[in-house]
Amino acid sequence: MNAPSKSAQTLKWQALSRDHHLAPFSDYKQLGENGPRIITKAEGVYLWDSEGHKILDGMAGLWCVAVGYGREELVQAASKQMRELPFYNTFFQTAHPPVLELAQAISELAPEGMNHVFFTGSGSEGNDTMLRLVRHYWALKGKPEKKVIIGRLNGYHGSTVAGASLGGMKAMHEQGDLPIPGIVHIAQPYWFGEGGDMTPEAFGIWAAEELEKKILEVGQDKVAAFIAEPIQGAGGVIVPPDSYWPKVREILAKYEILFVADEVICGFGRTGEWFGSDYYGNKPDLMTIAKGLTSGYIPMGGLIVSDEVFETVNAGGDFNHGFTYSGHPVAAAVGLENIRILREEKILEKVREETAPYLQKRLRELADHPLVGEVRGVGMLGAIELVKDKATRARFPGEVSAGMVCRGHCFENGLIMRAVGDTMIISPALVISKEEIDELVTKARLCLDLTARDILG
Ligand code: PXG
Repeated sequence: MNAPSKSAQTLKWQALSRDHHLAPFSDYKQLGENGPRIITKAEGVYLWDSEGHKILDGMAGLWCVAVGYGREELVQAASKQMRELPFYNTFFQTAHPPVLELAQAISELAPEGMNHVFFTGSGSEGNDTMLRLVRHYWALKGKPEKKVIIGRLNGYHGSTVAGASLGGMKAMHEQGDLPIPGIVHIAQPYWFGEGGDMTPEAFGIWAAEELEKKILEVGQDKVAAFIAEPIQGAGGVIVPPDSYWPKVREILAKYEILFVADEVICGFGRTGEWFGSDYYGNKPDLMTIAKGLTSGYIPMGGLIVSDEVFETVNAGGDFNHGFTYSGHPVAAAVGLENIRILREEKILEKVREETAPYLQKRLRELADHPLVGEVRGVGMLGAIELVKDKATRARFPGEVSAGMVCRGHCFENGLIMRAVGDTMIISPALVISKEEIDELVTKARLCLDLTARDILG
């Protein structure tokens, strides 16, 4: 099929991309040859590109546009704040109303005993802050040798040096000598990909016990913290077996180690609860946040810390850390308004009781497709595993990228679904309606059919 010709304007923008723009996680040569799709506007759960195509955004931007596109209240909150006080810092004994009110609002939503927030510009910066704060905390406790942080292979915690090191993405570690010292990784609880002959339950216990093994190997006196996403997002929407978190909690209770929940994706309603930790009944000491905090309308991240961590740090003089945009007033005003919308429109209740169960039910109908080995998900997160053999969970050989073929068809058919290897993932806006879910699933099935036609013949 010949690609339809592109408008002169699209070609102009694509030339700018090729000549000047270094896009994140991109192969520049390939991007230069094909040109990026240029997204020009959005409303609700839909995007439009510069060629006028309407696209159902199954990824809420990049896991972040919780309340959907086009919310005028967020625009108003930003413009009002920009007029009043577009910027002031929160260093040197100063603050401003939006940052204080947002810190309070987040404390109200966070699990009990987590009442203090450090703001950053992104999730990555939140995790960098975590690493520095956790080591500072242990030093203040008289245990400066407790420095090592345990993360998980295929976890994602951002792209800064600390974020990429805490994460367990092989391709990221391969560039630039990562991880930095003092960060180690254990296996992920990815039963479908790595569970072999074990039952999901047995595999969940095995994966949790890897944490205990690592603590003992490194030495309890050297381990500062364990960091994990409640549900891995970028790794492929990996929902751990039911046995995993209870066993991890049991292990953490035995050792003197801080528990960090990276809530950048799960936070602010994606599971139907305010935080993924609430969904699983986990009790973290620190939680990284970003994305859904402002629905992505403006960058903002942060780190929520427990009262105990706060009190220790509080007794320790200056915490020598901060960003120009820590608690940026415009971002804070948008965050506050976003939380107001989530609360007043009872969006989490609707997700929990109505739309997420519907999405999960409809998605699971795809499990009968010849290419599909598993459909899983929680709340507004879903994954579809593409396999060569449903019974053995065998993948297609290396030269066939079923995920990329499927993603290409989604692209052509007005649906954004991400491919992580051969795992297709979705994370739509929390406000997606049942009708829009129907459209998403219908398009996903069509794209699976087209993918099967291409690779099965
Ligand atoms: N933690 C988690 C769990 C994330 O998902 C970050 C930290 C870093 O946040 P910032 O704001 O610094 O990007 C993230 C970000 C993908 C993808 O391909 C996922 C993220 C970012 C970019 C791409 O799924 N998540």
